[in-house]
Amino acid sequence: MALLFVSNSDDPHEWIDALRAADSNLDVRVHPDIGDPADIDAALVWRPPAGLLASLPNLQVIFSLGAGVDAVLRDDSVPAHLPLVRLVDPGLTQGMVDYVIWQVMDWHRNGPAYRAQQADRRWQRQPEPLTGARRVGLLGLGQLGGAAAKALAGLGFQVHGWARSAKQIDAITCHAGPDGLAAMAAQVDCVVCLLPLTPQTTGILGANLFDQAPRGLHVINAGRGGHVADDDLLAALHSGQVGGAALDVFHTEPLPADHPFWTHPKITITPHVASVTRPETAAPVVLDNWRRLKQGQPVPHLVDRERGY
Ligand code: NDP
Ligand code: OXD
Repeated sequence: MALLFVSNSDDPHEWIDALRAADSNLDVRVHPDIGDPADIDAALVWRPPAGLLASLPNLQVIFSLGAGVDAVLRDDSVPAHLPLVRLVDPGLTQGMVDYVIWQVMDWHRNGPAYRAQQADRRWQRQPEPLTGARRVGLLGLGQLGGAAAKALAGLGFQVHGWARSAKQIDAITCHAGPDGLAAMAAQVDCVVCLLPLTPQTTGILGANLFDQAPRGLHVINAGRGGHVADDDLLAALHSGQVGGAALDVFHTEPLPADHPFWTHPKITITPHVASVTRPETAAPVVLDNWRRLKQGQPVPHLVDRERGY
C-alpha cells in the first residue's frame, strides 16, 4: 500500500525525504505518477485536482498538507465517509505566531506610515503608544488564533478573541457567536482573521464588521481570501473607517496583476506565506496520525464536515 503526495506548491523531494526519515519503508507516490491507483490507501494533499481522490478505489484517509481544508471540502466528489485530517503541527503554529506578531507590530509601530515618509524623505514623528494601550481582536481562537492571541497578550496588548464556542483563556477577553462578534468589533483597534473558510465565515471582513469597529481599524487577514469582501475593504479604506490592511490570502491566488490591492497605498501584501508547512515538523505528525488510524486509535484534528473545519 502507498501514500500519494499531491501538491503544486510544495517540493515533493523534501517531503519524500522527511517521510522516509520517519518511515524508511514507506511507499510514496507523487502525483501525477500514481502507478496503480488501487495501491493508494492514504493521500497527503494540498488543493488536489477535483475528482482525483474519488478515483482512488482503496483510499482510506486524506491528510491535508494545510490547516485549512476548504479546498478539499469544495470537491463534492470526495467520498464523505473518508476521514479527513487537517494539519496541526508545531512548525505551522510557530510560523503563524511569527507572522501575526510581525504584522501587529508593524501596524503598532507605524511601519506603513514610516515607509511612506521615507519614500518622501519626510522626517515626522507618529504617535507611539505602548502595547498596553492597543486592543487587538482575533477572529478564530483555534490552534493558530489561540496561539497568536496568547503571544500578543504576552507582549502586553489588550487581546480579545472570537470563536464559535464560548471559551475562557487567561489574559484574553473571549467572545462567542454572532452577538459576540459585534461586542468584540466595537472594542478593538486591530483585527486578525484566523478563521476557517466556511459558509458562515465567508465575507466576514466586510462592511458590517468594519462599521461596528472604531474608525481606523487595522485589518490583518491570514485565513482565506474568501473572508474578505474586497469591495467593502476598498470602500472602507477610502473612507478611513479601515486605516490599513495586511493581506496574505486572496480570492484568486496568485493575486491577479490587475487587482487594485497590489497598488493600494494602505495595503501590505504577502503571497500566502503567513505560515508554510514544513516537512520536517509536519511529516512525523502525518505518519503518527496514520499509525493511530491503522491501529484503531482516536486521530486528533479530524475534520467535522458538518461544521466545515
Ligand atoms: P482551528 O480549527 O483550530 O480553529 C478555528 C477557529 O475558528 C476556532 O476557534 C473556531 O471556533 C473558530 N470558528 C470557526 N467557525 C466559526 C464561526 N462561524 N464563528 C466563530 N468562530 C468560528 O483552525 P486553525 O487555527 O488551525 O486554522 C485556522 C485557519 O487558518 C485555517 O482554516 C486556514 O484557513 C488558515 N491558515 C492560513 C495559513 C496561511 O499561511 N495564510 C496557514 C495555516 C492556516 P471553535 O473554537 O468554537 O470551534
Ligand atoms: C494552511 C495554509 O491552511 O497554508 O495551512 O493556508
